[in-house]
Parts: sequence; structure tokens; C-alpha cells
Amino acid sequence: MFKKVLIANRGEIALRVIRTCKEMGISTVAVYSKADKESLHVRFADEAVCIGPASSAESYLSITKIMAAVEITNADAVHPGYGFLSENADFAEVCEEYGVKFIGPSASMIRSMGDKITAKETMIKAKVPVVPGSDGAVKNVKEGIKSANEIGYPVILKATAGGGGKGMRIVYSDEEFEDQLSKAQVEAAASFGNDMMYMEKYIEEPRHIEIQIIGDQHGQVVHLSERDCSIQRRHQKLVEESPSPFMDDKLREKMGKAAIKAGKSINYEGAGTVEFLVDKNRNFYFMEMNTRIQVEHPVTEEVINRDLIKEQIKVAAGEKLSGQNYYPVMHSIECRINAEDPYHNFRPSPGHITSFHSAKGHGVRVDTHVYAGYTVPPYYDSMIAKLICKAETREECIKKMSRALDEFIIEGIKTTIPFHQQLMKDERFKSGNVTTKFMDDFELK
Ligand code: MV4
Repeated sequence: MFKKVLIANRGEIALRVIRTCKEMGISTVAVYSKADKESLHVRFADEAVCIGPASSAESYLSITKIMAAVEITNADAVHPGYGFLSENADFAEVCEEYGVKFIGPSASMIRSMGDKITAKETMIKAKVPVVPGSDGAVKNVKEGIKSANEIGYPVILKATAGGGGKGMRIVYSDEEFEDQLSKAQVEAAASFGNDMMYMEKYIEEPRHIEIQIIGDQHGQVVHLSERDCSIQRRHQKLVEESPSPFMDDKLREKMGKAAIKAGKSINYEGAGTVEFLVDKNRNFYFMEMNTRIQVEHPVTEEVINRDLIKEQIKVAAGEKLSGQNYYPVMHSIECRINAEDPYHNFRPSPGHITSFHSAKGHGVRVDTHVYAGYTVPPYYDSMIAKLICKAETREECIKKMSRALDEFIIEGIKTTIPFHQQLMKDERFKSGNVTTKFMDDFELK
């Protein structure tokens, strides 16, 4: 087992990883930017190293700075968390070369899922269902229009280097094809420095259902059931839950098997998530694979009763998995509490937290790095807490979440709590009939 883990991240996830390391008897190293000196991950780690100014590029995204911190503290493993360098193949490679264990998949596994055309081709070979689309890249307007007609409109153009919705355009006819292609390319070039595009049949009003998997170093891959992440706004997830209200045992078995095939096809090691689009007829299609632990991992932890960070660390240290899949025995919902004003288009609301009273009680979990007196810096992601509830049924879980939101007090900044309070009382949400279109016609009162 590792002796010392450096956590190459900040905020709640850094704290989350530190907690598990402590329970496993592993010592911890926090890294922090000058803007995060007062953050709890710095206080609770055994050691802390300042790695630069507030700007992410010069701190949490700097491979050089992180590796210098690894070297001076003599850490034998690095946990990348989510975001920042968590899916950076170059970083994983530098760790491999330096001889420090990157807690996650190898650089080549990250690369194989980072390029979306390659990922899709890998899935086709592995017999995982994918959305019908162009064979490889869209070379030019003429070829693109030909291909769109073969697939049938509407089609969606996606950036090969993309993910998370940037550089994406829906096209309904030949007439608008050229214009939409060039807009998508401009956006992709600006976001990823790469304007290569591919095309798919556009699936209308899909659900976003993802399967959590974990693979060990001995070729075993198991699934840990699904999370439903259909409640999103501008490709930012707001609420996640497990099990999905749309799921049944038969579909879970099929999607679980497909996710395992996806993982095995690249000899996957570590925790990963296979994202699927699911249409109203329960057809499911591979969308992308995330090669990291995700923000919403706690809902899985709550329903299967396992610590996923502990499982990640164990497989990274070479331990074998039992080979069993995990199935939900509870219902769990996570509300992301962001420092944003839901009454003004969710605009960021950083600043000083004057009072903070966390929700508590049976079945209530709060993962956060903030406290009364803490100042939310404007430089990073606006998520300040995750409120996770669990209960025996979805209905009870929603009631518990409602109660927990009502007693959660955060003053000094605006938060997304009022949005979640309304959502928990929304008839459509309560019915479980939610697709990725849900937020398009949600009005905050
Ligand atoms: C799609 C789609 C419909 N059809 N692909 C959005 C983010 C990126 N990962 C892929 N996305 C989508 N791909 C086809 N062929 C609809 C979306 C989509 C979406 C997917 C998941 C969650 C929210 C979404 C919101 C808008 C569009």
C-alpha cells in the first residue's frame, strides 16, 4: 500500500480524498494556490505545499509545479481528483516516468478515450452500441452533407477533441449545414485548439444515464450500476441520482454489460464512467467515457455502500477486485450547491460566507470545503458543497432532500439552494419523467 499520497486538486474533492487516506493509514500532501491558503484541504492534510498564484494555469494545472511538490515531499502516489489534470494523459505519463503512481488509468487509456472518434471506433470494435454517424471525421461541407443525408436529419456535429458540449451544433437541413459546421469549428478551435469534427444522428430528448465501472490491474472490470444525470443546464450537471427512475433490471443488466465491455476493450484500470444517451424506447448509445472519479460519485457510494476513493486506491496499489458487480439497495440524490445566483441566470456569486449551517440528520451527507468566515475565490469552479441524501425509496429521498435544503443556511453569497428547493417540489421531477431537455422549460419562481 502507498505510504504518502499527494492530492493534485482543491476544494471538496481534495478533502474527500484526504479523509479516505486517513482512514487507510496513508499520509497526505495537499497542494494549494495562494488563493486557497485558508481552504480546509490545506488544514486537514499532513503536509501542504504552495504551488503558485491563484491562476489555475500556474498552479493546479501546472505539471511542473505538481511534480516539484511530489519530489520535495517524497509522495509515492498522486490522486488527481476530477477536473484539472485528472484526464491529462501527459501528466499521467510524467508520473509513470518519474515512478510515482497516478491513481487512475494509464496515459494510453486516457488518450484512447480523450479523442472521441478513436473512442467511438474502439466501442464499435468492442460491440458497444454507438449512435449511427459519420465514419470518422467530417472532411468538408460536401462530404458532410452527403453523410448527413445518409444518416438522416437532424444530425449533431461534435468536436473530436470535445466533450461536455463545447463545439457541438445540431443541424436540421442541407441549407444550414455549412454555417453550423463553421460555427462548431470556430468554437472547437477556440476551446481545444483542434477543429476536427464528427457527426451523429441527433437523439431527441434523451436521458443521460452513466454506468460507474472499476477495473483492476489483473484484467477484471465490474460495474457499480448507474447514475441519472439528466438534470443539466448548459452541460453543467445540477442534480444526479441513483438508481435512475427510468431504469429497470433488464436495462441495467444490458447497460452494465456494455459498460464492462467498454472497460475491458481498453484493459481499463481504475474508476471510470461510461456515459450513455438513452432514448424513449430504451435504446442506449455510448456517448463518452470519463477516465476519472466524478463529482457525482457519492450517490453511487450511498446506494451500494462502498467508499469509491478507497476502491480506487486499492486497485491502484495492485489489489484484486472480487469480480462481482454492485447493485443499488437504497435511493440517493445529490444536489450541487454552487455559489451562483439562480434568479439571475446562475451567474457566479463568489465572496465572503458570513454564516453557514449545514443540513444534518439521518441519511444526509454534505461534502464541502467551506465554512462560516470562508471566502469563495472567483478563480475556480463555483461548486461549494454537495448535499447528498439517501433513503429507501425515491419518494422518501426527495422528501428528505427537501427537508435538508430547508435547514441548510448559507449567508453572504447567493447559492443554488432555492433552485433545488423548487425542483424537489416540481411535479415533473417527482414523477421521474426527466430528460436532458428538462431545464429548457424550468422557471424559477
Ligand atoms: C448528443 C445528443 C443527442 N444526440 N448526441 C451533450 C454533451 C456531450 N457529451 C454530448 N451531448 C449530447 N450529445 C446525439 N447523437 C444530445 C446531447 C446533449 C446532452 C447530453 C447529455 C446531457 C445533457 C445534454 C444536453 C444537451 C445535449
